[in-house]
Amino acid sequence: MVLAVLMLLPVVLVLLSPALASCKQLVNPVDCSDVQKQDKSLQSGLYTIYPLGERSAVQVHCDMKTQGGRWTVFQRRADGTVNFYRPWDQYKMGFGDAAGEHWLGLDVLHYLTRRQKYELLVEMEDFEGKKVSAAYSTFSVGGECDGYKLTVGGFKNGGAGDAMTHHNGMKFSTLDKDQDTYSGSCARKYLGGFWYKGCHQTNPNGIYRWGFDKTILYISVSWQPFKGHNYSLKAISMKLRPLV
Ligand SMILES: [Ca+2]
Repeated sequence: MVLAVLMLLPVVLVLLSPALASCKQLVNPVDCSDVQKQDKSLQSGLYTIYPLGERSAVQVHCDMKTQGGRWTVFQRRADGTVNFYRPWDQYKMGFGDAAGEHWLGLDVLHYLTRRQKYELLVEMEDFEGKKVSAAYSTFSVGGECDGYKLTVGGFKNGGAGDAMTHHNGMKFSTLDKDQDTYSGSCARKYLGGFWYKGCHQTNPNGIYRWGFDKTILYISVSWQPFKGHNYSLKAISMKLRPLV
């Protein structure tokens, strides 16, 4: 009898181990909203999400604070440490580190926004420390077969002005894939990757510079209605969350 109990002990411990673990295990959250739903006490930081099932793990930065939190960050510039002048495959799959400058990836944006309705928040800061934002109540990204076409609308001003509505309906373009409406390549001319039209009102994935710089026009990390085409912002981040 004692022997039987001893033999069962490891099995019992294995069965109990999830309950014994001090760190709460989240059940495959699809985005940061899901993360917060499972534990409302969680702070902003890095989390693993599963946009397309248990084998699709990807690390993201969750903003659990701004305007109620639940934001999944998909783009961030803050110090110029990551090169954003990259080809199609890298914008598709994502690059950089979620803890710093990065692009989460067009596939993830598509997987998330095809499932439910999302809103978009763009936050930015200039080198004088002024912080403004722009919010959009509609945000979705089509599949690769549709050129990751952007749908954005329902602008609400947080002091930045509207630079995204101009890009509504555009496909994504990179240095090696021109899907803009300009005769040349916007991505090659303005050194980024974006839903360029003919070409842009914002160039968040452009060249990081330190404030106003006209050495080469329109290539800056810019948001035209806020600081103009040739002012490179100190920081900009783009984040999405489901409408509830
Ligand atoms: Ca073109």
